[in-house]
Amino acid sequence: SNEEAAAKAAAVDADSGAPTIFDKIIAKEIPASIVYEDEKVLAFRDISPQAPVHVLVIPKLRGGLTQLGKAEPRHVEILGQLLYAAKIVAEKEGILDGFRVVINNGPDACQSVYHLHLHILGGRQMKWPPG
Ligand code: IU
Repeated sequence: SNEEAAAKAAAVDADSGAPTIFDKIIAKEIPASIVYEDEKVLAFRDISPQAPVHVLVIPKLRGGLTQLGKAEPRHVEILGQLLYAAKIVAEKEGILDGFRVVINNGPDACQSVYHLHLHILGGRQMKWPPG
């Protein structure tokens, strides 16, 4: 039943590998503004942009990569593909002169969605140190 499903979902910790909203974006079940897509990777605009350009780059297959801290040797190829996709996005968005790539890992970094994602931020002067 729906109630049982909801109870089960609530019982699963946020970082346990449960489905996230990004699965629905990948499946095109909920709309997203897609910037780049290939076989392995999807890039779409963040719903709450923190800069004029704010794009998220995610693996289509999470494959255990809920967060960078769970990376294993089998993830090395997709990790490289994500970083290369970040460059493609920066190029497409015209921010190659200055952009930031961020991965928030875990509660202390305010990670809120447990499906690995790179934030690509640009289009304004970025400050250092970040908050
Ligand atoms: P975080 O690093 O896990 O905090 O990043 C999650 C991002 O996902 C955050 O910037 C949200 O604004 C963004 N996001 C989104 O773009 N679309 C959504 O439906 C949801 C979150 I939920």
